[in-house]
Amino acid sequence: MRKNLVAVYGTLKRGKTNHFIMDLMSAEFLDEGKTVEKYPLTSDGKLPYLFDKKGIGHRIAVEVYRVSDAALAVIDRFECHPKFYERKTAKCELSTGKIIDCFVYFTAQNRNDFSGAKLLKNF
Ligand code: PCA
Repeated sequence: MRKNLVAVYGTLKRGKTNHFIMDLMSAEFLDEGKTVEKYPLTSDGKLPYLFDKKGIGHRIAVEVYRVSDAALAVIDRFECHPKFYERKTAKCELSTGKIIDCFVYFTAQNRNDFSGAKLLKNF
């Protein structure tokens, strides 16, 4: 059953390098949206890094998918949760205005430096 809501902001989005994982795992696209809170999002050109520091930066553009438990487990491994990206919960606002809790892969706490970096709205 696809019962987990995942909001992706980086390489898992449509048209990005790792979106094939979402297709492979039969993720069901639900809607586009943005995080309710502002978060700092940076990029090294290849990968995005979203820091779990509410109130800094911008509301982040996301795509929300419904995925099965098996798909979530595969995406966790793929994103190296919890070592590299750590899956947490964040409130997201859908295009309809509806606010839902989604899983989001934040950068792990030990990669905690965004000072001086350009803060992005989307990747
Ligand atoms: N993949 C996940 C987290 C960062 C990344 O590149 C995503 O797209 O949300």
